[in-house]
Amino acid sequence: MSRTFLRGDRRRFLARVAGAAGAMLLSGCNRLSQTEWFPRILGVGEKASAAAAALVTSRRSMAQEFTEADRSPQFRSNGTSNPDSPAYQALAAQGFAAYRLEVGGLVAAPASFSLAELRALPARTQITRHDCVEGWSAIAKWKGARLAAVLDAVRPTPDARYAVFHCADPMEADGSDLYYESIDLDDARHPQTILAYEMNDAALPVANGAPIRLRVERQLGYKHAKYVMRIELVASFDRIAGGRGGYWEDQGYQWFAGI
Ligand SMILES: Nc1nc2c(c(=O)[nH]1)N[C@H]1C(S)=C(S)[C@@H](COP(=O)(O)O)O[C@H]1N2
Ligand SMILES: [Mo]
Repeated sequence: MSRTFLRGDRRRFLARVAGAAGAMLLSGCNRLSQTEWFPRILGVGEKASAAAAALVTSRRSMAQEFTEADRSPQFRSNGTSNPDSPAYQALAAQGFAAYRLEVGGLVAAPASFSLAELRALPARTQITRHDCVEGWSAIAKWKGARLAAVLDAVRPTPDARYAVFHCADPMEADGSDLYYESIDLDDARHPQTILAYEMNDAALPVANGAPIRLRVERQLGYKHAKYVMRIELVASFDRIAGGRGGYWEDQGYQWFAGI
């Protein structure tokens, strides 16, 4: 069995396990996230993942890449498809001309980047499979600035451990509770971790996260933050929303959702 096959298999398994739990959550069993077994069953996968990672792969390994012919005819929009926020709508109305990605927190040189500046950074193009815990996968081509290049520009301080992605979309009707996600600096510096501004050779559509969405290819769909407005380097999640490193993590999903 090839290493790639093992990795892909494991990820699909994790997606299925999480998918079953996720489907129940979405079908109204909201209590599930507070019961014991849901975090625990995912926890088993996470431990198996760490052991498997030590044996057959490493955090530096690459996610599988595909050919043009493998691309899915459709790539759906999931979760937010158009952020319900006046600030975002104003940006979108002008084709994101005024967009700036803010990068701060534990960095030596806080900075903000226009789309033109992000496009001028070292880029990567990759055709990868997106696996959502709700039980669907799709292959698309992504192009974006390497997150490593952004980090090189702002220079995280030695105590920085995670990059937190603050998004434009509120998860509550009153406009509060913005979607957010986080990854560690290993994943942030991985060659396939990009801030994507193109999908399938066109500007990233609003439905899929315009103007910028994270691609962190060895992890499940919910880690791939859309509508990224600000990146914050932190030492812990203590003072960020629910404290577990992501919107779905705060509802009980695993923070490390991959290999
Ligand atoms: N800001 C934001 N990012 C998000 C979401 C969201 O609702 N808001 N949904 C996540 C989930 S669960 C998935 S599967 C993917 C969906 O990406 P797509 O809309 O391009 O299919 O985005 C992820 N990133
Ligand atoms: Mo998802």
